[in-house]
Amino acid sequence: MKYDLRKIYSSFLADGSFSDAVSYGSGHIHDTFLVVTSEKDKDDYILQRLNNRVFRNIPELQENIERVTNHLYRKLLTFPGSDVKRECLTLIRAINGNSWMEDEEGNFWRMFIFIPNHRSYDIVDSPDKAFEGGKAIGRFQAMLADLPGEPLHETIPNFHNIEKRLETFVQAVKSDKVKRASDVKEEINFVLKRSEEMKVILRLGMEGKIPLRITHNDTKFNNILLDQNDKALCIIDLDTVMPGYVHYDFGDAIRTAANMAAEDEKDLSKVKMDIGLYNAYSEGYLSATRDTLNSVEKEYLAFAPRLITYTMAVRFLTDYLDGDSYYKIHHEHHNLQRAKAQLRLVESMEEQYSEMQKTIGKLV
Ligand code: ADP
Ligand code: GN1
Ligand code: MG
Repeated sequence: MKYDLRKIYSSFLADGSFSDAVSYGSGHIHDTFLVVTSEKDKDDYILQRLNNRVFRNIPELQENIERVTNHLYRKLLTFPGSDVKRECLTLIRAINGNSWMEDEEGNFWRMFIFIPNHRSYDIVDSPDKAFEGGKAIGRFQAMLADLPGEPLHETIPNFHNIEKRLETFVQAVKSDKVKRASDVKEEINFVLKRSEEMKVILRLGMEGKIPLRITHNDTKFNNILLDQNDKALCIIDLDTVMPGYVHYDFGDAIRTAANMAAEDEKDLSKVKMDIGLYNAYSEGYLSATRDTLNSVEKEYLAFAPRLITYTMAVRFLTDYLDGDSYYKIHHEHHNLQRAKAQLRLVESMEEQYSEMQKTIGKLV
């Protein structure tokens, strides 16, 4: 193991003796480890080496997460029957008093209580699970609507700003750092052909027709933990909770919950949006947000999955052209494979767009 995880663990005020640590999960950003403690009655922990190339300001990042988890914690306590320790992430303080520590090599670490007996899905196989996910994200947004104090820090500036993402993309094509642009002409053209229509959500925001709310901004389905009965349990990966449009959360959830194949599926004939899963997620989501969203927000929900799936394709392709510096990759052309699968998913959504709109129309 590259890191002395036992030593890092001992710089946190955790309860339980370190027994073992193993790599955990399939996130693309941080290095995540499960720390198992020796005592059966003590918690296990999630220990993360934070990616500070992606998150440039770790104190601000952690301040956001502290505020968000404290707020959720207090709220959940008032709900009868809630199991706060499983329904909300719990940060563990370091000995230095912060919710993170920096080791001698300049790595940043943080730790959460591990939520045991959860289920996490990269691919969703039933409408019931999709419904649960939708309800959970809707409730999450509702619970954070009255977060007191200053706006949360923008942990990654312009995270979902497609205009800025496209500028970066065009620059990457021009620079062509690792000489890959000529191999991906078809994908580049696909992106450029759709660039104008994708700016509609930004435009509605600028015109004041849709409000900025506190959103999660990374609602990939595996960031929604379900319990052993597949009921929504806890929303994790709170690094990008900050002001955003509800479309970003709705779109990213559908991108992952309603795709019949993996995010990086190689066989593009398998990539397809399942309308049944889309309908179920929408029903769950609107059951929790119907009364708060304004009519323009509702009207554009159906467009959101196209925007976010397209945005992810643009980001994967940009990283491919840049020489793979942002996302973790597992083989040489992984980012391209991801981008191709996401572009195919955009097409599938385009093919089913009128049905997607009809569903929302019925549900609202
Ligand atoms: P990344 O930003 O790299 O995706 P995450 O914070 O999502 O990192 O963590 C990676 C994975 O670790 C998650 O997908 C989930 O499987 C697992 N995980 C994270 N926090 C917890 C927790 N508190 N309890 C159980 N599993 C967790
Ligand atoms: C990253 O952290 P993770 O793996 O949940 C990325 C998301 C992308 C996602 C694509 C901070 O999410 O924006 O949607 O990969 N997170 C960040 O799978 O860039
Ligand atoms: Mg994650």
